[in-house]
Amino acid sequence: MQRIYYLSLEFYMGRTLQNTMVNLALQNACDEATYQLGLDMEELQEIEEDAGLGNGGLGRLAACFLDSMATLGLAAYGYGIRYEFGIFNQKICGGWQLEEADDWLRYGNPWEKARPEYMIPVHFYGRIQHDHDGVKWVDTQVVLALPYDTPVPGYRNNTVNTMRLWSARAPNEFNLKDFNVGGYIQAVLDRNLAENISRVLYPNDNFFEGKELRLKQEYFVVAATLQDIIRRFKSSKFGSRDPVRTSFDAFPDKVAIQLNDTHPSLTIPELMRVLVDIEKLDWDKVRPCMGGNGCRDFLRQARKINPQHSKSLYQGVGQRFSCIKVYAKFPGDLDRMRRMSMVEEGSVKRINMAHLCIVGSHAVNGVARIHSEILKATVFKDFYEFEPHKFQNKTNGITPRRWLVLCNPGLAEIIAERIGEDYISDLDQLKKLLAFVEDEGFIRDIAKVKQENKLKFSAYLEKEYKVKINPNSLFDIQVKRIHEYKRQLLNCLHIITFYNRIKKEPNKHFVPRTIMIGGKAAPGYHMAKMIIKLITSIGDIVNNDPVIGDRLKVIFLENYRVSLAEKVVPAADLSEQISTAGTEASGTGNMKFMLNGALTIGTMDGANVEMAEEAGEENFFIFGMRVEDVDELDRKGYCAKDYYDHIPELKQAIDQMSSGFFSPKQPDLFKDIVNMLMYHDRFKVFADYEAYIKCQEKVSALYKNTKEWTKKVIKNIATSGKFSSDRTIAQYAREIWGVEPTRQKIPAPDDPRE
Ligand code: Z16
Repeated sequence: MQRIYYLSLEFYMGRTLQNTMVNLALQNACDEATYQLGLDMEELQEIEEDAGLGNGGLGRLAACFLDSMATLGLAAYGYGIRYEFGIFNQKICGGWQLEEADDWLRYGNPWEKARPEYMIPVHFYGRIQHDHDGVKWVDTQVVLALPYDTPVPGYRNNTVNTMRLWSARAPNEFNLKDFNVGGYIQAVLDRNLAENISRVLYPNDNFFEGKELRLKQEYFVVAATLQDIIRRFKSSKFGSRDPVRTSFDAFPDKVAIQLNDTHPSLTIPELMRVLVDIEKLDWDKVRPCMGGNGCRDFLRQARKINPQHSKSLYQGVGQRFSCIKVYAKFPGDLDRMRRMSMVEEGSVKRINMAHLCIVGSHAVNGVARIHSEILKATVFKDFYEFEPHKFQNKTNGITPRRWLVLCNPGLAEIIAERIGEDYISDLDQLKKLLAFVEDEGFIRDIAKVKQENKLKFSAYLEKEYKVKINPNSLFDIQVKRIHEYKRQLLNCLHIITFYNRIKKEPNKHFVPRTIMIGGKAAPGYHMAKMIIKLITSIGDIVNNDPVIGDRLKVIFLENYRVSLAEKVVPAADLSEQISTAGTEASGTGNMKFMLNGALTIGTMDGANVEMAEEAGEENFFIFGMRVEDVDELDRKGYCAKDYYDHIPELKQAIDQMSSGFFSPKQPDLFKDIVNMLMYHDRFKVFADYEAYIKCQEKVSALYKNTKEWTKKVIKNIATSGKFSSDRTIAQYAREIWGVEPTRQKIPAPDDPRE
């Protein structure tokens, strides 16, 4: 049997209770049982902590993939780190973000089982000694990797896979020395040094973290996981023919290792080190069995963590993928050879981890069609020309179990009434709903479910945050990490413009909107934190202006996370996906909204492109520059001031920000933001301002016509099937891992229709 190993520094799982009940078809039985006990299942579910072992899209993708791999019956394992503290909890105080530690294990974690029998030592630092039969790595510091297993049930298919997360433990003999001299207490206290490796998730999304502790985390998960993979391989019938020396001939056919981004890319030199130095294989027997997901360009220092890796890199990858091969294909092109080197030139030898990933993997994929094309045309152009067969696309997806059945049971139910339940594990079947686009009853049901979800979310906001919103207004929602490239500032400019228009013509009719923005800023990302303060400050002015009434409300959704997404996504009318074209690799929030009956306002970026293609552009609010336009503008030179000078409403909004209209007590509070937008905006917010505002006008106009709006909603839901992570995973399985997914279905015990 082929085993799939999905390595990731993040698994953003959220809660597990309801997901377990959905996948095991126990939900009705449990609802009934708790009801008999006088308990409310939903109230119980709210007690569970989110497993927040991720930052955003990358970690949530890993979680969706686990669900799909189990549902497709693959023998797949997720491997990562059991962070003691996940992504921080965000508190908003006086409009600013404060970070609170996420002590998610405080009351225990009932879903995990420690497996001390599979504890593995991981070595750090030390030096290399050469002797007669090879090299020895000596004087190392040892940290034990203690695995915790969490079950990953497939959707009603009698399959349960495992997510194995490593926790760092100091060995008992840690710092062992002559304690008579009085170092005993300090030695015990120092155990923290080793155990800090799995203490906390680095809270940056889409940002390279160059800290030593982060590199140690990466090596820790990689080294422990590879030892586990090799142990399991050896105990299988393929690895154990010779009791003295394992044959690794079958290894590449029995083991597929998928890397989530470049974060676990030390897998490549570490596997080489283990096979050559420990298992004593010849260099030329070590052929890659790795796939690499969504490699992005960044450089990184090769450091002292494992001194043998630099040798692996020079001799192993370097030898088989030597400059000679590049030279043979492109004779005389010395510049190309230099560009493609894994070891960067300069006095400090830096390893280019993206290059390492490509060279050491048999396949590399982008995460949406446009992203894959950009990689081939830009950052990996040389590598694409050298080995075009390696480059693939796997457009991201989301699991319809959590992101429809679990979070939006009302919608799942009315869909099932029309087309049955099989769509839940075969999402393309949603296409059958196209037959109901003109069906008055279905249109009414869709609109009704949306209204119920909006009422429920309004009640939640009122109860938890004491804010009252108008549930009849258009719910316009942007939830994602706060990032300049995601352009929450463009959203802010629309809010201000909308506000100014109401103020200018207070008696005119406006389609009422509730604009909600949520997301965490990386603690060290100053501009992102200022953006949060700007949003809350705009809210303070807008929400308390009597002229505005309930025609416009601005809400910052505090502590956006998986469990909050499950509440807000089903309530959305409009999904904001407005990144500068060419900057969002895929996006996956966009897909959640589409599946849950929101329309999208978005740029031609990431997976938006394919979503619009599926839905039909006439059912999608596309605006702004395409990638080619952005490139063109770069060649011409982007000048924000030109837009400011020529668009009066834009000028007014910016002038209000710089004059303290939104921060009367601190008039120059937003000067950094204004200065950035005017003079060094890498994401060209002003260039898309006009198109965005016009597009928002079209949104409002359509929203007035509930029936036409709802028809477009139905067309979006019906064509969202492509964005199931089941489709994504089936493609990984067939096109990278070389396995055929199988889906066996067992009848749901508590469902009278079965
Ligand atoms: C991350 O969340 C993503 C990319 C990355 O290199 C690092 C992190 Cl932490 C995101 C992308 O920004 C997003 O577009 C994509 O949908 C997601 O990864 C899953 O592929």
